Amino acid sequence: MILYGSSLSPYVRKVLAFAGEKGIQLDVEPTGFPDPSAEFLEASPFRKMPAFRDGDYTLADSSAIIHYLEAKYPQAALIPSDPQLRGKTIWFEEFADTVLISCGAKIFFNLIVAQRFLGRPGDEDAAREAELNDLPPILDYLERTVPHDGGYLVGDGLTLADIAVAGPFANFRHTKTNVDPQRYPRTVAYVDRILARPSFAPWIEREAALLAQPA
Ligand SMILES: N[C@@H](CCC(=O)N[C@@H](CS)C(=O)NCC(=O)O)C(=O)O
Repeated sequence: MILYGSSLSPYVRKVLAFAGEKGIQLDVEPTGFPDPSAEFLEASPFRKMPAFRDGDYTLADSSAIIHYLEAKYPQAALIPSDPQLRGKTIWFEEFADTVLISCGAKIFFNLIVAQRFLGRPGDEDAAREAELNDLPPILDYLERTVPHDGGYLVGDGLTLADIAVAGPFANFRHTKTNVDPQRYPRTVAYVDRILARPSFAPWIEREAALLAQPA
């Protein structure tokens, strides 16, 4: 199975960590940016990453890909079947995909993507504005929500909720965005614990090594 995209995208990283936790092998292929490959375009009509191929079957959108993988490889389940736990899991994924990543993207795009991948300056004021105004209410919410006892967001074990919520914090690391451990000790400890898992850590190390190279 092929996943098109780069793990620098939090949506791509979410699928890679999800697959890693389930022991599913995905071959990662670039999209072909700036001239997308025909294979990628077939899978992703609106040119967004990630896209996915399993033989003749293609799919785009991280959530669609994750639901396909969960249905095809039900063990170990990362989306609970209990109605209340499932609802919460999808809430956390949706929160991460919309509220959290919208904020992170303003920072990551303007501090890294624009200059490095598009060859034009980013809007540093917009990034600073997001860090100062958008991020604190998100972190305040997480600080009163994340488990502080070594547990997980939903139920007794790791779920898609943890993968979705912790993953975008790798982008905050890459941009050196301030997530103050004095003000947000539970969030920082929780995120560090999830991102240290073998399903995440090697991807984040590779991303950091890539960004450390001259453009
Ligand atoms: N809802 C989609 C969002 C995918 C998305 O927006 N990906 C970004 C990268 S983080 C992208 O491909 N942007 C390029 C573009 O918009 O042309 C998902 O979950 O996969």
